[in-house]
Amino acid sequence: MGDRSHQLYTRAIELMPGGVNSPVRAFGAVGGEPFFTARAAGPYLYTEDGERLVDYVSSWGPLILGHAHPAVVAAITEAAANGTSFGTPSRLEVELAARIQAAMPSVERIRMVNSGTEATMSAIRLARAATGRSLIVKFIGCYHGHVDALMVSAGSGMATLGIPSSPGVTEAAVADTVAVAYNDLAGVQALFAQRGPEVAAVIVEPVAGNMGVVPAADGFLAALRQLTTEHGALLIFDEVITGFRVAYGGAQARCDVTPDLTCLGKVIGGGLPVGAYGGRRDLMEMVAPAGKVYQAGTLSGNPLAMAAGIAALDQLVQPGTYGRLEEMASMLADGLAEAARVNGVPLAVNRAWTIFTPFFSPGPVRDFSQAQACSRPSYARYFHGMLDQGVFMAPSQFEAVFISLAHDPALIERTVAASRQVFAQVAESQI
Ligand code: HOZ
Repeated sequence: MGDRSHQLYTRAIELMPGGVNSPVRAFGAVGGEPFFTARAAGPYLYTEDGERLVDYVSSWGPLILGHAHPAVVAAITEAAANGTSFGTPSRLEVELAARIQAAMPSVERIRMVNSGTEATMSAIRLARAATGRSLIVKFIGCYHGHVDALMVSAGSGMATLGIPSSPGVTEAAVADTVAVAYNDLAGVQALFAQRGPEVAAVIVEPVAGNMGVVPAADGFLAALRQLTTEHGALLIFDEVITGFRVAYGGAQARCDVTPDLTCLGKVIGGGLPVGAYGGRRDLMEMVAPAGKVYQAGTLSGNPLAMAAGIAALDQLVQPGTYGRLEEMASMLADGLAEAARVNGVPLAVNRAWTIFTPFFSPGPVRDFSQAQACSRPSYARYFHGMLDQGVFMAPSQFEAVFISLAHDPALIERTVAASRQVFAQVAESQI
């Protein structure tokens, strides 16, 4: 980290908790101080210290087109010139909603919000209202934003910092949340056998992305669909990471399971602050003002965010997009696996189509306990080694590698070559 970033970080700590506005940015899991980004373009971040870094974080997923894509920048610029917030309906909301509905047939009606957290919070409220039940089933290591009721055994920053729940979340707030191990179908079946009539909803990341990438086991999501239907509960897919990222229609298009409700996030805003929840018409028509389930937001459907989302989706819908992303993801994932193997570094690479995580683990990673058993010191060494080589990977073992369409095979090859060198250092430090 350079002098300018250090100065900014020193000042930031005096102004903000931990010097950041979201915990994972603080490098707590890998040590050291965060760099500060001055600007970004294509696959690169440019730091305040004048360094150029190849970015595999992509603002935690949404920047599938890369940073500052001209079509997105033009759309935001045009929208801004027309006013930054109306507090009234606008054409742009209709246009983005229609694109999402066309891509995800399960989303018969949609409500725009401002973040993934708002989306999941609102979806479970709706599920409880629709079923007249309280119990929410979630999965250990899945992260659904910082919603009180869902901050039980969560992934992402909470896993990174080793926080099982949070002070300030009351026992009452989590009393109606039950967490089961991801991919533990027998565990879910046992829970339904015992408490089926109490379950309002099962909420799941169809590909877990917040304990690192952990794909759902074959048949797991279909079994959740069957169990929830049999017991009159709802199935909620949290596609904040996977929506429009693993396929244009999200993970639900890939796994052929139809949820009752879907939560979306930053991807549908092309990286601007957006979220949405949507699903079955009969359920969504319960949301105010069509129905009585209250949920609101002055900035919901913000014209800048809608314009950016429309511009981004119009690029993503072009033929070949996801094939290219998947090719680059598999090239990098396979390249890292091979580079680790030749250096004798135990690495399990979990890939779900366009996203993946290299886990420093000798064995497979199918749930959170296996993710947690990985060598975090090795990950930290890898992270810093890559940063020294001008490559920014997520500053935590429990996140994903996000490639954009601005990356190209030559950049991926250079990343693999850099990884080969860094794995050699990791191997040396393990001796
Ligand atoms: N895994 C998180 C988002 N899904 C990382 C971003 C954050 O918490 O700031």
